[in-house]
Amino acid sequence: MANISLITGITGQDGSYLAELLLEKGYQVHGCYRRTSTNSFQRIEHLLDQVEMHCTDLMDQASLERLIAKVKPTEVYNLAAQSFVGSSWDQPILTGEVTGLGVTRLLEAIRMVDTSIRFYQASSSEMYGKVHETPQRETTPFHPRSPYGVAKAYGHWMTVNYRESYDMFACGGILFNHESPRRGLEFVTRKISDAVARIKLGMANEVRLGNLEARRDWGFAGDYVEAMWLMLQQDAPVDYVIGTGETYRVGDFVQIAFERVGLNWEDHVVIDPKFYRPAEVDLLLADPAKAQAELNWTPKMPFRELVETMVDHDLARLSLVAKPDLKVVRKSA
Ligand code: NAP
Ligand code: F7E
Repeated sequence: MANISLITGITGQDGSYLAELLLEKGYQVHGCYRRTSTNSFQRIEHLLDQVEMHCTDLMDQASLERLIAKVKPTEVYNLAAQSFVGSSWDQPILTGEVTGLGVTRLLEAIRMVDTSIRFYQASSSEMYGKVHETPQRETTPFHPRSPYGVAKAYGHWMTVNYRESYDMFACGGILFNHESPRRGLEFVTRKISDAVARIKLGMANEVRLGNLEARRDWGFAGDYVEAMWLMLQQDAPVDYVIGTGETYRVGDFVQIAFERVGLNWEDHVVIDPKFYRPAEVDLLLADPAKAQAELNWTPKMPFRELVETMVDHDLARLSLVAKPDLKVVRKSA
């Protein structure tokens, strides 16, 4: 029997890499997108003839149940979320509805239709927040510091609860930050790589950032989707920490990104209090030992290569549009 996968959030960064991986593995891939006035398929344009897309929303219980009954997936990957920590203070209720309760809606839909479906929940290192130990492992207590982190902790515990209550194959991957050229432009890594490329090409002169001292364990998204898949291939449902085991400052990312194009970051970075958060997560560092031992998973792309890949990508992308763009600006100015 063919493996049938359903990915919520397929239009996002991770959804696009996971869809590529599952197609390579011979899966039938179904993806969920939400209705918007302009489509959000940029990251999966190249896959649209191979995946079946379904319009649904994590806010809509009935649509989820109908979808599960229609697609009959063997594996469900719940990647959909309001995923930007910064916005979660502006929209705490929406974040709770989608990122938190959305998990329960999907678990309920699965429970109503077929409890043998395997379920992956995109849990997050943001659940550790004000960390109780370093490095963080599966047993480290949660202390989330944002409405996003709180919603993810709720979604994580609901996943554990459905596993324990209904004997479902449901697990949470506690993923630390992972980035790529497909990362949304509001996240700090992509904001930096995009700005560095613009500055190099003469399209901008500065980038305004917040806390350069925050430390994150950053890996490559393409490596991390493999861990998601591995978790659903095990004999039993287990939660895993997925990260690199290395931590860097936001300032380190900035420095390497500017070095890549031969510029001094001090000449172009402006610290703007607007980008400081009401409560910060100061230090994240994964202990991925359990995933290494039991899933045989290790991250492949080192930090410097990740930064350089993102800068190179944005330079190439913006080089193509730089001159025509400048002409348009001059004409309309
Ligand atoms: P992303 O690029 O922001 O993608 C989020 C996806 O969720 C998009 O497809 C988005 O659709 C969809 N979505 C948002 N609201 C929805 C709703 N109400 N109903 C249905 N779909 C909705 O995030 P990502 O970086 O790929 O992350 C994937 C998942 O992993 C998220 O749950 C995130 O919270 C979690 N996570 C991410 C990281 C990381 O470092 N990337 C680490 C740990 C956990 P649109 O395209 O229409 O916006
Ligand atoms: O911030 C600091 C900011 O928004 C990283 C999501 O994928 O990973 C991500 O959450 C750090 C923070 O990601 C700016 O204060 C400084 O300390 O790139 P970020 P995040 O909050 O770590 C986790 C694991 C997830 O689960 C989330 O879904 O960078 N920072 N200056 C800034 N951050 C932003 N965005 N913009 C700045 O100008």
